[in-house]
Amino acid sequence: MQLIGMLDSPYVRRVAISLQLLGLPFEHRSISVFRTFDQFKGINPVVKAPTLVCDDGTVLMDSTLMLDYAEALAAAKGTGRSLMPGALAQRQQALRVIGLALAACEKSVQFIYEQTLRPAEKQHQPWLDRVQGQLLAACAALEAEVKRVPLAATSDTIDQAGLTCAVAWQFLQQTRPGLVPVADHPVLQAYSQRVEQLPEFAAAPHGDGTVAGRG
Ligand SMILES: N[C@@H](CCC(=O)N[C@@H](CS)C(=O)NCC(=O)O)C(=O)O
Repeated sequence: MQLIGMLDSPYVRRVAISLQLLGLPFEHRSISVFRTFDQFKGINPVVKAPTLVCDDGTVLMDSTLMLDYAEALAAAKGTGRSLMPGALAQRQQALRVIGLALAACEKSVQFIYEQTLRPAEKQHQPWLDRVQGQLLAACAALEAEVKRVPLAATSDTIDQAGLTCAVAWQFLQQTRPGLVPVADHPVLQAYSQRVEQLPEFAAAPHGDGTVAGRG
């Protein structure tokens, strides 16, 4: 199985960390959708990161869909690990947190693309303001949820909610420090600092590197 895309994408990073935690072997290829567009296009003509090339050659897109496949693969292989709670109430809470974290990722990426891909004179400030407002709302709700229901923080217990929440926060702070103030989100900040120490996170740091020992 090959995971294609760079770890400066929160979507690539959540898959890279999840595959490790699920005990699924993979090769990581740190290829950019921007700097190496043609090389990426040769693997996936849609040029979306992450891309997962399964062992039978099937190409999957969208991190949530590839994590659905990875969960099923781990179950079929009997790795004994799932990142999604089975009980209904815990599953509902995990989906609530994942939804907020993914909204934070999406709004961060929209903000960055608007600032970096458009010429300065074509940037539309009302759109940036709207996106920043949505991003702040997602982070405020995330902070409240994580304060109300603390997230697991060890390699054996962390779930997809904790993982995606931490990846979203790290991405935001690495790419746009100050856009969402750390001081207003102490629970998210403390949780992020703690889980970034876990081996599966440390092996896949935000940036242009390759997952340690893979690829
Ligand atoms: N919902 C998707 C979002 C993926 C996404 O937006 N990836 C960005 C990189 S962070 C990308 O592929 N950008 C290039 C493009 O959309 O053309 C997921 O969960 O995988």
